[in-house]
Amino acid sequence: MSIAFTAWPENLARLYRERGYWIDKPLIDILTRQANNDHVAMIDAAGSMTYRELEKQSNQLAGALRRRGLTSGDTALVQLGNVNEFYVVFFALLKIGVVPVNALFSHQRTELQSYASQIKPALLIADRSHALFGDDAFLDTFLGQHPSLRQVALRGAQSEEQSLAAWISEQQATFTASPTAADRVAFFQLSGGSTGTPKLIPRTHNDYYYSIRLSVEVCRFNSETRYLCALPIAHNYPMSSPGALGVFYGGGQMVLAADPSALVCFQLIEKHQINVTALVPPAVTLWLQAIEEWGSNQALSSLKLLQVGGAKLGETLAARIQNEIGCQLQQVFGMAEGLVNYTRLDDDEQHILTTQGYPMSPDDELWVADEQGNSLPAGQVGRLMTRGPYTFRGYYNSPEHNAEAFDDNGFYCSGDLISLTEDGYVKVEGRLKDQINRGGEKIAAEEIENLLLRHADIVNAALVSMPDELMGEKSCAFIVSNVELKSPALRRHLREQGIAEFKLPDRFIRVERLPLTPVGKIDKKLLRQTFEAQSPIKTSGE
Ligand code: AMP
Ligand code: DBH
Repeated sequence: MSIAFTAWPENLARLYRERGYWIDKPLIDILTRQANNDHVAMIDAAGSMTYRELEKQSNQLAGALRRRGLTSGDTALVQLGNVNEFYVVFFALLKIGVVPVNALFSHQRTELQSYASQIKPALLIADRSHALFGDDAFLDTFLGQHPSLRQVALRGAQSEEQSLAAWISEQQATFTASPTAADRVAFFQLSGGSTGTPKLIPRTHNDYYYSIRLSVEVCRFNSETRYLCALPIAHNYPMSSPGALGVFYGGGQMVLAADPSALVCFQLIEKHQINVTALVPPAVTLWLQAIEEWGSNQALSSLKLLQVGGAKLGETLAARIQNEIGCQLQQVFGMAEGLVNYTRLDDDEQHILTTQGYPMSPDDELWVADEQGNSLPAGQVGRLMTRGPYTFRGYYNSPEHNAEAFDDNGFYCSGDLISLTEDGYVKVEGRLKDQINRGGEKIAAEEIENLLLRHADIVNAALVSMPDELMGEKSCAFIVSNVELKSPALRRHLREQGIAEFKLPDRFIRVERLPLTPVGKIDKKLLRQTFEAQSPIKTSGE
């Protein structure tokens, strides 16, 4: 049985094949192409791995999983950080047609529960070094709650039986891969989301492979590429834009950093002569600060290209990169749902500094809609509408949400407000979706509001963004309560629900009531004005 998903209409699928976008090859082809390559593919804190080893280890793990009964049509929940095993596991699962969700390492109980409830995984792969899996307490509960789980493998496990390392080293004579069909779901990508439950994005081999090949072309990745992955490894950006998979496609080398801090990254860049990396805007600020403090950018001299995306890069910050970091900037405006825009390496400075680039495929269809759904001319701000050969056609198992997120012609409304320049470049101008973009990390307001409302003393809650110099946006929770609630207690309440730390509100403001719009929705625009006005809404309990 294959995973249900919303397919592209026949006529478009035919077009995408005719134009050579969909090549009907599985994603494991990226690795098969390099199977006999003895160059180093990946380096993490524990060591390096050649392409040949990556091929062998992923075969061994695939065989081990098969012997344990995992088979095509099964799904897997995976949570690994920036370690080489991430790609051993990813390719192994693809090789046997098991469809994974790769949770971020920052995710906690609530997120994992949500993914497991949605995909009903047969397999869990996690890491003992993650707070949730340090002992068996959470694992036992989780297994009890998700009876679909038949197998568990843990990185850093004590017992052989559940040891990921042991499974990866299981020898075998021959292995034949049996991936899912190329026009079927290869894996689920995570949406930043705006709803109560994080949505899953089915990505097919055909569409994802195309987005990787195109990215490689646009960003000119090749065997000389030495890419530092400093962002969370499971995120769409460092996976595919061109990210790790782009590096592997080109036969280059990827170095994994534990985090994007200057302290960690500068050393790695110097040591491994990194020539390209990808950051979110706050990391750029911190790198510039570090260069100022240390009085030198010498460690970065090998760096040729810095990709910045995930959140809007301000023009002032953009303008400092070339001089102070000493490399070229590329803006990347992408989404796990598909569409990726890049400024091009040959673009003039004006475009690179002031736009978020333009779509990478000639058959990405993109237009700007007003509130009535009419197309707006260049220069005017409206909603981004898009469809194309690597943009999904529906969230997994979410008919109601899909009805809202797509128009009748299958155009996806990303919730971003953009304008187009006369020459077709995109400028991100704002957002309609109920989401906070905290320096590239997305927070769905509703998810946090629901968790806050579980508190016995909270009558109503609204999460909104507040401007922040470093992060671009931070989150502020407006709380209606009859008693005074202190921020630490509220944070504790949320932590107890088990959510990623970055989702904890940066600030809590208690109000008597939440303002409503004429139609009776919470007026978040008005709440956001709190941070602009001289005299904010009367607050207490901060
Ligand atoms: P996600 O849903 O987590 O894949 O996040 C995708 C969203 O991140 C987009 O819809 C935008 O809102 C935001 N985003 C990504 N890149 C940029 C960028 N370069 N500038 C502004 N916003 C961005
Ligand atoms: O923010 C994103 O999701 C994103 C940013 C840049 C992305 O998915 C991508 C490039 O592919």
